[in-house]
Amino acid sequence: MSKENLRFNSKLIHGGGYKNKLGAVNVPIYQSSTFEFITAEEGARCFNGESDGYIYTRLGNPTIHVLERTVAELENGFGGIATSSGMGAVSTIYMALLSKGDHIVSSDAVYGPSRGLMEDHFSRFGVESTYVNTSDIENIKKAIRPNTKVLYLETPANPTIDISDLKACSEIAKANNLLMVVDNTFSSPYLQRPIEFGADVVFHSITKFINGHADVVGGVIVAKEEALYKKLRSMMIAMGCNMDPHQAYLVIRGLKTLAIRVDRAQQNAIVLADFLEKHPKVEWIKYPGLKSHPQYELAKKQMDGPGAMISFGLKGGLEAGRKLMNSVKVAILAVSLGGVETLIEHPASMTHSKVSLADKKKAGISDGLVRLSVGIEDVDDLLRDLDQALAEV
Ligand code: LCS
Repeated sequence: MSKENLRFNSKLIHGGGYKNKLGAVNVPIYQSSTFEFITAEEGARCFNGESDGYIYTRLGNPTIHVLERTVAELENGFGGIATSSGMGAVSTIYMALLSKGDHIVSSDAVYGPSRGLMEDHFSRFGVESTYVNTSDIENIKKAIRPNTKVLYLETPANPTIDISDLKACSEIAKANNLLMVVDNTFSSPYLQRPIEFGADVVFHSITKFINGHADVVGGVIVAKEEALYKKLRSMMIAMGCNMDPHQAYLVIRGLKTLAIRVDRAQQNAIVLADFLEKHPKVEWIKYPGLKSHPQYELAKKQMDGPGAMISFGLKGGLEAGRKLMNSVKVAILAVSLGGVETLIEHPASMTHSKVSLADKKKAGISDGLVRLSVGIEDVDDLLRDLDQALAEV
């Protein structure tokens, strides 16, 4: 038996083809900006691609490579590209795949800045964009134009937890010669692997479930095929949004427990979602593990579990939501998600505050929407906390 073809949980521990000449079990931090060439000729070979020796950390680094290879293995893609942040991944993807005059069709419920970057900045360079509810395939078909090059999905979406049908979307993308890009941050590769459903590019804000400990900001892109991988990597290098070796080391450490963290967070989320759904002060709730979720059946088909992200609204709307957020004692009032600690936030005034009112309304990001990222605490403490905070409302 070899270390190839390991199953998911084993890849978390042994992935990335790491082997150290000195026998160090843990991946060392190669905190070096530059690498010595044995000879001038070897340096030239490294630069013209005849040797895969390391040159300079923006171009590649042994610690970062272990992380990149591991995530690529987890996502079943050709190769991974680590970036300084999740937004570094988004910028790299937009820059590599879109040119002046091109058009992108995207989910309307996406992380606010992913949309802002396109609408406020790429528009200046002549890239056009249309945002639709991608949970309805017909909306995508209607939005495609002759100059459309990319279909960009976030599923489950931040913060509406809407789910798009990966297989059906990839069929439309193929039929129209589009590249399909999926932001897989909310699921992590443990619960969803979009390349298996036909995606060309998958990416993560590594800041979230993959790292999981609220101590690193980072991103990673995985391309299904070599040509696309090379295109994306050269763009990341050109833009200089590489990860740092120390950052990569922390993520490698966090990644090892991805499966057990997500298992526990998800178990807790299932209990909390059930509690919230039955609570008299809760007006509505969106959680893929509840039968009331509009894409409950689809979630079961394409995800290996409903995850740990919940959105809900209280009967008293925004005011009630604010009171709840100000009253929690165990959950922390903070943006970000996917960590070991439970976080609560208000997307309309925080993560999605820059999205226009009209666009928020169209995307279903209501003023009353409260987002909960469930952590791995004792579920009884989380239940008691929500119960006492709801009593204050
Ligand atoms: N994609 C998704 C789905 C995200 O949720 C985020 C960040 C990003 C991309 C960007 O990643 P970053 O550059 O922050 O690593 N989401 C955040 C959120 O919901 N609260 O704070 C950050």
